[in-house]
Amino acid sequence: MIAKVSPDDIRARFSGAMSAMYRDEVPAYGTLMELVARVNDETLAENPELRARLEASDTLDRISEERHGAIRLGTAQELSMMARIFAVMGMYPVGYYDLSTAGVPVHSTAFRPVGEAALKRNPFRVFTSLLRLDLIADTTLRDEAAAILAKRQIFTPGAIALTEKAEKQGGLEAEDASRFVAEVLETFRWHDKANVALSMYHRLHDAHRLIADVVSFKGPHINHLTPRTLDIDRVQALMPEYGIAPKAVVEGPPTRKCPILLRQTSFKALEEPVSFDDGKGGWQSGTHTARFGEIEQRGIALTPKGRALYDALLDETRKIVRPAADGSNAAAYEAALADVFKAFPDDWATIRAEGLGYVSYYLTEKARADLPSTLDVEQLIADGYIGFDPIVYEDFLPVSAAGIFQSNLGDGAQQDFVASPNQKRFEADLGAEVLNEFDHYGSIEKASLEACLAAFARQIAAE
Ligand code: OOG
Ligand code: NI
Repeated sequence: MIAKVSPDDIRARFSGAMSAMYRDEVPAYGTLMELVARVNDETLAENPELRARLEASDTLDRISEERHGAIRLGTAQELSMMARIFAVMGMYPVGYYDLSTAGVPVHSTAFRPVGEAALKRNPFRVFTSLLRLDLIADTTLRDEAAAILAKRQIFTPGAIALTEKAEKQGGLEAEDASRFVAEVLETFRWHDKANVALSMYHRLHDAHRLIADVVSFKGPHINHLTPRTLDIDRVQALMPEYGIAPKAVVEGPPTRKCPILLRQTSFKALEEPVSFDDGKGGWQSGTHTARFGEIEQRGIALTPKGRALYDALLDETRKIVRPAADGSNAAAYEAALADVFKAFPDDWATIRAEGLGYVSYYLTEKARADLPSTLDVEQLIADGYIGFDPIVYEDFLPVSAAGIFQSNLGDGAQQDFVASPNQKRFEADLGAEVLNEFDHYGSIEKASLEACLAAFARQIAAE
């Protein structure tokens, strides 16, 4: 039998290929990558403790390679096929995000690697949204949009054939894996020739900009790729110097000593030339605004208790100041956010002790030299036999995602829909259930603690 390439390796290669393609398509993304690399190097140089912690937890190397992307799909068939393709790369749907509450007619999941080893190898994720035509009031337009979507094929025959082959034989051999990466990349490519006439584009656009973005094109072009930074405030401050105009406020929690969850900021989408079908075998020129850049800083994954506190504090802040799309009250928002979030403990020991965040436990140097007299976990931590590192949040935040959507759809895109989460429908369209992110972090934490205790038990038995 010829050896199969591991799904993790296919994902790493795919992530690299996608990054190279997007850098060609959107040069500002390349500039942003340079800026992020510089800030990450500087942050590590100034902060030996952070470097040591990342090195010890074997997560330093993944950071410069780390990114996420986003796509928006049009139909259930597209979503279920996409899920099969991502599975070949070891990426599985985690979490359900309802964006209708925020005025965006989609619901979403994140395809990502699950499990520590896979995340360490390459944590590439894709925030994947499915358009909800059911939220469009104009039923004629809804039917027309559905008919246009039904006709397109966003996957190459090669991508489909190789996915079927991988499913049948339990993976891909080297040559097939290379072809798979190239074929799948085609689905994410930008097309400057639209699927529709300019008049139809305008009708879709008037219903919602996002509908035009999904329905008018041959495929779900990657709309951003997001590198991970170790200091988002510094990158945000340096962006203008690099000729990039950031959105007014950073989404997520405020600046803190102990980062929690996820902070994100983006630069506005580009207005790009597009040719529309003129109905006479020719093209009519127009433009479309969709593709942008984003950066993010990741912090500790919160438990349901920690997440509830985060949600409540964010809500409280937004009642005091609602960030305006034009950035006019950005300073007031940031001040309110910092003030309200004083209620969230900002040291690792308290975050752990109060059960607000997930941590990964490890045996300290002391534990290797000396046998403890107790197996009481809190005592072992207090006595310095067991140490812990925050577990990084690998997922997304619905309010932040809505802010990112809004900023790249244009300031006027805000629209009210009746909140209507429909996870069951989403999972039926996906052909699978989404994984629960909390279960996943909980099991990593539990396994790390059990490994420590088992090591002590072995030592005691050997005495
Ligand atoms: C996805 C926006 C959400 C994030 O990082 O929260 C997102 C989109 O615009 O399609 O990528
Ligand atoms: Ni994003």
